Amino acid sequence: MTEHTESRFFTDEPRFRSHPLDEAFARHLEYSLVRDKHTVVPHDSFKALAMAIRERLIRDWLRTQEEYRRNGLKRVYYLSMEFLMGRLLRNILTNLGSYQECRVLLEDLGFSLEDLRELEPDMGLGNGGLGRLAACFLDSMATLGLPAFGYGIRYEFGIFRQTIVGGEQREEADNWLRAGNPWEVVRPELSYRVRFGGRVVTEQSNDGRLEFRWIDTDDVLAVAHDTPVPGYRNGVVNNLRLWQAKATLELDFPDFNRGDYMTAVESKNQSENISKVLYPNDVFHEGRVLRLKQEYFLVAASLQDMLRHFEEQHGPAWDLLAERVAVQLNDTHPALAIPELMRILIDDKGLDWIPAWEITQSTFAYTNHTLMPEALERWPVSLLEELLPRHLQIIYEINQRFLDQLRDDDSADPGRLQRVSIIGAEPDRNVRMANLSVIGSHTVNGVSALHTDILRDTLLADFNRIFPDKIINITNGITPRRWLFDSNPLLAELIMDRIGPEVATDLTQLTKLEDLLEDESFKQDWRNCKWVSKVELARLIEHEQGIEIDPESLFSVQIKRLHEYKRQLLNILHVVTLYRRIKDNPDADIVPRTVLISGKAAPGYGMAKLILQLINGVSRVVNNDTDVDGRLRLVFLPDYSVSLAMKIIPASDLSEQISTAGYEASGTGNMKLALNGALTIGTRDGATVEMAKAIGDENLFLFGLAADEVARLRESYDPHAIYRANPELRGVLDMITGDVFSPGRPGLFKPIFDALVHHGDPFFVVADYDAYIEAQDRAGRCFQERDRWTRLSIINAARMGHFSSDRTVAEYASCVWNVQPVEQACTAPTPDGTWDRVVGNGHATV
Ligand code: 26Q
Repeated sequence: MTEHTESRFFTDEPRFRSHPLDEAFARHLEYSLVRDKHTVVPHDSFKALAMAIRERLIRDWLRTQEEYRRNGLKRVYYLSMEFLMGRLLRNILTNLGSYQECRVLLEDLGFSLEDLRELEPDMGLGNGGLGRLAACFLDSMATLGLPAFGYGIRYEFGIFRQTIVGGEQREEADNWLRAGNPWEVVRPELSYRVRFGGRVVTEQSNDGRLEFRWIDTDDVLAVAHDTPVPGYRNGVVNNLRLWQAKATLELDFPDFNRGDYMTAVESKNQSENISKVLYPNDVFHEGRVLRLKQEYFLVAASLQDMLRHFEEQHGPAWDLLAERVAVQLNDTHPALAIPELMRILIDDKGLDWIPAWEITQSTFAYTNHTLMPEALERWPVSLLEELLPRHLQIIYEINQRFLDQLRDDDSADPGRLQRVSIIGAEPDRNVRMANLSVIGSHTVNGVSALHTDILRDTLLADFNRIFPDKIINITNGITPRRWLFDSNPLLAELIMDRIGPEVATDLTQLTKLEDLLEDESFKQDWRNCKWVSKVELARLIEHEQGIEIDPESLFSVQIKRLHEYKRQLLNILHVVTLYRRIKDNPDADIVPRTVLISGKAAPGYGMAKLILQLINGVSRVVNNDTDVDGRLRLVFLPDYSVSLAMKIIPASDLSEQISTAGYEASGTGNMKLALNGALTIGTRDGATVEMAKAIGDENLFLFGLAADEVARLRESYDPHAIYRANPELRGVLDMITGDVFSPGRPGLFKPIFDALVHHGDPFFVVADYDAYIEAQDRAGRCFQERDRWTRLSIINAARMGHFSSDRTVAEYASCVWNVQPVEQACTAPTPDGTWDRVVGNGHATV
């Protein structure tokens, strides 16, 4: 048979024009999905549209990948256990530049694009910030034209769906693939074997070398599923490759030989559980075997895939690997990639330890996303021994050699070896994945300036002395395509109209908006955009929850995972404070407010769930009290997701970024809200510090203890004394323990009170209460000065240019990965709607 690459069939010229979208849509509805007017269901129309749009991407997708192969540019592989993509339809249309065209064509066919969009399930393959960051990076990497590849797991069930029953959180499985996934392409030919368990045998080879063979393993296959990631109008289509676990073909031998065919088949089914479900914990490491299997599954499949490509290009020239390939570890979750690459280089490719280690260290870089001790991954040695015996040996040797090097100069600090060791002792012998990641990477980055400083000074202080230049800062960013153009098209259009379309790929252009601060009609338009979004959100809330909210009121918004350190509780204390003020003085002249809170609690996190119950308890009482008379509303929006965020953010006036200083590594919601014209009320934490610097401290509402003050106060902190001394706070807390918000369930919220007053208030809620209330009062007064608020809103958005993930990714590309983009010159779209691209290096025109 002819080699495909030689075949006359595959030419660079289009053999046929892609069909117009409407035609393709009709064709897919009838011929791909086999529907007629009797059998069609609404979801089919979404699917048919997605298939029609995917068709448009395919040539650019193939050409981009071919171009990457041909030009041999260095590649970036982004390894992440989470990609929180949300819906793809609108983002893809935005990036293709086909949104309006598509809307009109569908309208002619009697369909509404807005309605079809709502039928797409979110791709909720992540918990929160870390997963969404990976998704923003994919968009930016494609937009910058970087030869970048996302690798993750195709969870059958993404983050759970949250419902609220009687004020409490219930979790339901997120069966997002139920109706199929029109975007992805399954690649059964790209299946790799991933091994678990077994044992290691050691043999001496003829040349005296020790050889290790990992045998008698239980295997599972990883099957590639690819999702296209188009850049913004540049003809680039990158790839997100997600692995699904599939049983190997052979049956379990002992069972099979015993004639127990059914048991043999059943045990094969078990192995497919690896890609079943996303672990719903963030900030909490629970040492489950299945999670460890997932992590190794991602690592083993992805490395085989990368190395297969490398070998195709370069053969066994392993010393070139780090020159051709950069691998980014999204937190420690894929850190087993370090011993896995060592294992492959040494056991399979025959390299010696020293060159293998040099190659490995120069290939990986690690991003740290948290300092919280309970989030740090530690896996029991006994578990690794059983599941990945060869990797444990390699980890021991990495550790041994590292510690041996240090021993020469450890005189100064005898505890240091213990602290930097990859092997810890508490509670049992365990592998510290952060230490492994730091030692096995050439660069470690924090995700905001403050977070990086704290990393260097505390968690990684020893490492910072050992490797003085290894830890760098790269502050997070967000993609303006999704978080402005897709989520807030009205505002995006106003902005583009006034400062030009270049802002889509150069967010720093936003500063030009500051020239318009005296332009009354612009300010009116700006206010109008906010108004329209608020009316839309009010309608949604009325429709979903039957709660009426006033679009004239100040919408304050706290949207993020529920966690004690994020202090949703502080927000609630403010709401109760306002409520008491109204009750004490029914005619009080207070600024009408709507407090919106949304977010999920990890299913096993009792205190977060109790706080969620409190939010709903307060909401029920406040919203139904006629004395309040519409001046205060508290709404908890269930089932927070990327898609819900895209509806809430454009409607927000005030962004609540109120974590205990020193705890939020960066935050990215802070950036999304400010970009959409919300003012920030916040602590000096994470990237909010840098936002304040860019915006000007006087243009947002900063309050509370700074990180160093928190650290210092910890020594002498006495929340009970503050409780006794502060009558307003006392009134609020007594109301909560007095069961005003838990009628019929006496004592329900007592644990919250106890945590604050009797158990040391670990997140300094009580300490920051006064400052927070004062800042809220300032914000409320400011909101009443309409023109001042509008100007601040514009200034806040205008100064968000630095927080584009395009900037973030460009920093990774030059400071960490050392990769260049494909050269690209955008021209107008071709008649079939794709984009011509001229690729540099002198030889390619794509
Ligand atoms: C670890 C082990 C076992 C199971 C789950 C986990 C796990 C999963 C997810 C641990 C942590 C996470 C997620 C962390 C996260 O989202 N961190 C956030 O990352 C953002 C992007 O850098 C920052 O902006 C946030 O400040 C940070 O909280």
